[in-house]
Amino acid sequence: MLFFTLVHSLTALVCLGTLSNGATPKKKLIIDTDMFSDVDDTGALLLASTEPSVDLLAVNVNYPSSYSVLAVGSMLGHYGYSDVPIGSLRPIMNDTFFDDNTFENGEYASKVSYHWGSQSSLAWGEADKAWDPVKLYRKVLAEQDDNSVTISSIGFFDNLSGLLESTPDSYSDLSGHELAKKKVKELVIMGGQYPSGREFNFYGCSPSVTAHVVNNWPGRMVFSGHELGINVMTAARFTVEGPKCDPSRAAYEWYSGYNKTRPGWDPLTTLYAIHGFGDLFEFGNDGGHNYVYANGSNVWLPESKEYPQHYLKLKVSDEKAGKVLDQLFIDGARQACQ
Ligand SMILES: *[C@@H]1O[C@H](CO)[C@@H](O)[C@H](O)[C@H]1NC(C)=O
Ligand SMILES: *[C@@H]1O[C@H](CO)[C@@H](O)[C@H](O)[C@H]1NC(C)=O
Ligand SMILES: *[C@@H]1O[C@H](CO)[C@@H](O)[C@H](O)[C@H]1NC(C)=O
Ligand SMILES: CC(=O)N[C@H]1CO[C@H](CO)[C@@H](O)[C@@H]1O
Repeated sequence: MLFFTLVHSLTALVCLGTLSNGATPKKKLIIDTDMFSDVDDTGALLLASTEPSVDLLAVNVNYPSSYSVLAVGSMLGHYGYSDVPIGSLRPIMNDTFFDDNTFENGEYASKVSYHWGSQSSLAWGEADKAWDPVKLYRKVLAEQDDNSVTISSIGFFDNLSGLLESTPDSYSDLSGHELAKKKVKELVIMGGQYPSGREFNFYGCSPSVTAHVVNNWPGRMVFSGHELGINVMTAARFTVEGPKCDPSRAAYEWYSGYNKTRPGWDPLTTLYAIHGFGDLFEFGNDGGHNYVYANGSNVWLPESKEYPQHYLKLKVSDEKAGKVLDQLFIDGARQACQ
């Protein structure tokens, strides 16, 4: 009997070992978001928080509004991730978004912050308690295995630039440049236009900081350009069929309106960061590299660099990609609201 039990538990151990070796490891993901002037950041954070294959390590905010920071905290709390650390660019102001471009889109960050704040790790008025984003990058990267972390950059580049410039500290003996090179498997960037052009995330805030990151990043980069998401219309169905309790659904309705669509730039980018090509994506280039000018315009140059660089292309129609995103939004939101 004892012998039998021993054999039995040994078998169980072996089986467990096989299972955990055979299972797909979770995607270790960091999001760097400007959750402020467009609502698609909420769609990206919804995917990162509800796709079961993600291990969300941290979220950094690259637009320094207290409401951006608190909205991230509220969303993470709602999705059961209140232990995920949040960093923010400083100094943090109390800016709210006003659409002085089309006079159509509504503000959502303060509303999401206020109405979904009950599970947030950051209380109302306490955005200043967010991490310094560069320290947070250094801590989280230092703790991870080599070549294991994916970063989805869906806004501006100040925090990533700060990481590259950072020097050894209590978290790591490595410089920021060395940490990025050693720990980051892939930097996925929503920004620029391909093969060349001009896009807001690159020029809109501090173009020279964009150039610093994109022209010097010591590892693999994949770009999702303006052209990729501009016609991938999402969220009309999400606002109609998504659960009322979901903060991203509410944000889309506040921003664009009920049953109205919005381009899918940030969620598309983050979907690639999570699942890779899946059925939706392929690369649009064979070799070469991205170059960002000091004014934030970018161009794809023919010479390949030390680390591969690619820009994404859709393998399916814009309409199909939009449908896939809406279904993921609805499924993720429903599951979190139960
Ligand atoms: C922002 O508002 C909070 C209260 O919600 C206040 O404590 C803080 O001083 C304000 N920050 C700025 C930069 O005005
Ligand atoms: C949403 O908009 C579509 C097309 O614009 C329309 O066909 C549909 O009836 C609308 N649904 C609702 C619930 O308003
Ligand atoms: C940005 O700089 C590049 C290189 O100097 C130049 O070719 C391009 O015209 C500039 N774009 C704008 C919009 O100023
Ligand atoms: C809070 C913080 O460290 N912010 C940094 C983010 O990165 C920019 C660009 O390097 C720095 O200027 C900021 O100090």
